[in-house]
Amino acid sequence: MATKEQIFMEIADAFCDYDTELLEEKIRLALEQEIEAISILSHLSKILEGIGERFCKGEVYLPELVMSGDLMGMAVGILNPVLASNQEYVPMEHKIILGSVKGDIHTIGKNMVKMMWTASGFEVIDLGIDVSTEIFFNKAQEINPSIVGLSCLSRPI
Ligand code: B12
Repeated sequence: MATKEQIFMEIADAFCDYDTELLEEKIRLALEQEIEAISILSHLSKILEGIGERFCKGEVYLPELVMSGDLMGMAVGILNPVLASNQEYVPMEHKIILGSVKGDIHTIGKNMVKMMWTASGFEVIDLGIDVSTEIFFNKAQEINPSIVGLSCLSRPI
């Protein structure tokens, strides 16, 4: 049986080769070997962070960033149901408005937060990406949420 370190190394290799099928296979193998979904996710986030840093240094370009986003989206799709099923679902009265701020199209982190909050019993109203202050404000006035969550990864343009 492969160790967690070996599987994590294979996951990193598959990710860095942008090999979707192999990555999916290795993630499923990790789950089968009872490696916690949250630890797989945090490993993938670190890989993604590394790719972000390489992008900053000009060592990888936008197509690699796009492929990384797609790979992470696929991985999150596999891991989300596992994460959600590990939480105790207790429906709550609280509503949360969530969205990526104007000029920001990053969705992966926002969707993960949405999934965790939904699984924890909050009602999450997702306004999507590139959401203007006006839309956040109007929605907040309309439904009076307990929290307004702004996802912001890019600097304003
Ligand atoms: C994948 C990615 C993309 C993909 C996004 C695909 C998608 N569907 O989302 C694509 C290719 C589209 C993209 C595009 C761009 N990107 Co980009 N991208 C990334 C990358 C590599 C990973 C982001 C990610 O998904 N991380 C994984 C998730 C799980 O982590 P997360 O997003 O941080 O979310 C966690 C927390 O932040 C938090 N969180 C997130 N939202 C919220 C909201 C609330 C309410 C709460 C409580 C918590 C919370 O919880 C999440 C779970 O832990 C990062 C690098 C990095 N280091 O993050 C760059 C990065 C964010 N991108 C960057 C840039 C510059 C861009 C572009 C401008 C590039 C360009 N020249 O065109 C464009 C345009 C973006 C725009 N207009 O918004 C920069 C931003 C720098 C800055 N601060 O300005 C980064 C940091 C890369 C870098 N080092 O240069 N990107």
